[in-house]
Amino acid sequence: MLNGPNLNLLGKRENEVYGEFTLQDIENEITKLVEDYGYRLDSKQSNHEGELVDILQAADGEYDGVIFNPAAYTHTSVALHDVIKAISLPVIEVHISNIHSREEFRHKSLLASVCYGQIIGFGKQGYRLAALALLPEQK
Ligand code: CA2
Repeated sequence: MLNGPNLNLLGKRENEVYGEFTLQDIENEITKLVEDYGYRLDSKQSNHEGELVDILQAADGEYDGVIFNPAAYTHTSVALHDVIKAISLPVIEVHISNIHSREEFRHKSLLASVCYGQIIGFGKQGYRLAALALLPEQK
């Protein structure tokens, strides 16, 4: 699981937009979920675009899939578009909020077209839905 800029602030600020839960709460939930299916979760967060690119490059061949909330880089990053396209991992784009009901600049994702799928607007439940979509038993 990979989370982009400012998601380390979950549960600490802007609770009315993103909810009361912390990133650690999500990590704990998804770890438990995937472990029930015999998988392991690694979780990383970075505020830096290049570091997210490095993490995705290094993940290729090492993991079965990526649950990725690219946060604000969703709307701006050609570098993330290119790396998701270049690697063979299924990447699921997750957003806690419904980006289409927010400011216009959030309506466009530069990443959706190269992701395996996109789950938006279901709060932290979106991470769970993404994990289920990646687990082979669910297909
Ligand atoms: O809804 C989402 O998950 C977003 O990816 C969240 C991003 C935003 O830029 C995207 O448009 C939609 C922002 C993450 C910032 O998270 C914060 C959490 C608590 C306090 C402040 C920011």
